[in-house]
Amino acid sequence: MTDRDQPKSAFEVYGQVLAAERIRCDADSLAVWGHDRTTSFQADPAAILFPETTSEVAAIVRMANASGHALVPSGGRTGLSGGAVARTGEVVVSLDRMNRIEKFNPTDRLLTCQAGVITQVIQETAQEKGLFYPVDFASAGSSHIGGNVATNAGGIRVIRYGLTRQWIAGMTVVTGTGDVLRLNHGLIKNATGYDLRHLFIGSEGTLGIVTEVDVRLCMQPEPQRVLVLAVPQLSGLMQILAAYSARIELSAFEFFSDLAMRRVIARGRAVRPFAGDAGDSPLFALLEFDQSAEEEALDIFEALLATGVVTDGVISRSDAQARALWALRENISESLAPERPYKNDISVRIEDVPDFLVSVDRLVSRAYPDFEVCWYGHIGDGNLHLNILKPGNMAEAEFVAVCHHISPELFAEVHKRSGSISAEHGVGLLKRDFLGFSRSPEEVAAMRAIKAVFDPNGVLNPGKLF
Ligand code: 2HG
Ligand code: ZN
Repeated sequence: MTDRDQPKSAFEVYGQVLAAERIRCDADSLAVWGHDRTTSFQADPAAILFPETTSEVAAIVRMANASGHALVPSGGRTGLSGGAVARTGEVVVSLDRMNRIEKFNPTDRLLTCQAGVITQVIQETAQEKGLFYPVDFASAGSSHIGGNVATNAGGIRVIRYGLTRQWIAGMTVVTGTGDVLRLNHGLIKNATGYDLRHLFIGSEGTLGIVTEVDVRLCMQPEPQRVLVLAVPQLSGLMQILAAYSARIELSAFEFFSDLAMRRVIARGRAVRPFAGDAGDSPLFALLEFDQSAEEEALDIFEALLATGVVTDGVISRSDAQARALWALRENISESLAPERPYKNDISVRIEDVPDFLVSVDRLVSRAYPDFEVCWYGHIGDGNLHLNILKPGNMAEAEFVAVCHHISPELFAEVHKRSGSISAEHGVGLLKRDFLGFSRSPEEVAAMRAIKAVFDPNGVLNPGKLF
């Protein structure tokens, strides 16, 4: 049940805990906070709530249980799978006002903050303390740490530092019953049974609303060098990865197609890194590593050049140059956004990547002969982003239906290799129908049973994930 027919009821219900200005029902607010970055779902929330404390969130959840409202937890709304879309009159719980950094504990290298703190603020705060928060991605300037936890965000440095999961040393979460759980308390060692923290990480707001986190920080790395290589063959990508990772520790190993790069350059978000023939290469690899490994990296480059695995390369010699090279990769998603791409975010084990790329290439050229397909991704950890661009003259619904129709073929390739149909963007609404390609019926049943423990009335993010 929702209060859509009685628009005042959100004020009546939640007005008991929130001042009126922290409850919004105006059309503009509903449009903004009802949505994440997906474009194919119609948002239709009933109200937007802006709590400031864990106890307010707990009260909201208890009231939702009593009044029958469904809640959609909302962070920076940068998600790409519809996990934060409110499309059937749900009440959105925005963590925008829960943006306080509460404590820095230098001995444990822990930053305690509310879940609505922007990821980049955590990175900058770590830097001010002489430390480092290594999880990074293009939307770090708007995403919230709570959203990163809810989706176990990955990004560009996973091969060296792992995913968000690895950096969350403790959390406070409000379950679907309104109980407040304080988990792990920043401990390194804690062998006292189930580590419930890890159930909430990646749960996409279906089990609880994360309100506070203890973020672990680490020592700052050396200054980084970025190397972009022109790669003539798809098969060359993993040869490059093997050559480099055998000899130096990589912080990132990304790739992108020429088509993706051209879109970024056309939108003025980066400049072409190569002159001459190498600029016509169909693929590019981007590597990042400590500056002390530069000589070794250039040696490997010479060897790859001699065998034709790469045809050119450009290396950064300053932070500004490194940022300019990263811009080629980091701005792809935003540059494609106006073309309303259908997104695939898939992964396989690294050893399966070469053969997977060949199969996907074959499938995509056969299945989408009339669509442009942009390849890019975090290939060093087995994660591929395939963005299929909507032809300008095609209606969005038709385009999505065509892509959805073909997705099972792609996901069958993923399934064959026990891969994931959503490597880092979550399942949300977009991939829900395809969950069975990555999770067995027994696993889904176990997930449903866990959902029933933490959210027996199905108040939190209904319709997402499964
Ligand atoms: C990236 O790696 C993000 O740039 C977005 O995960 C990918 O938009 C996408 O498909
Ligand atoms: Zn990504």
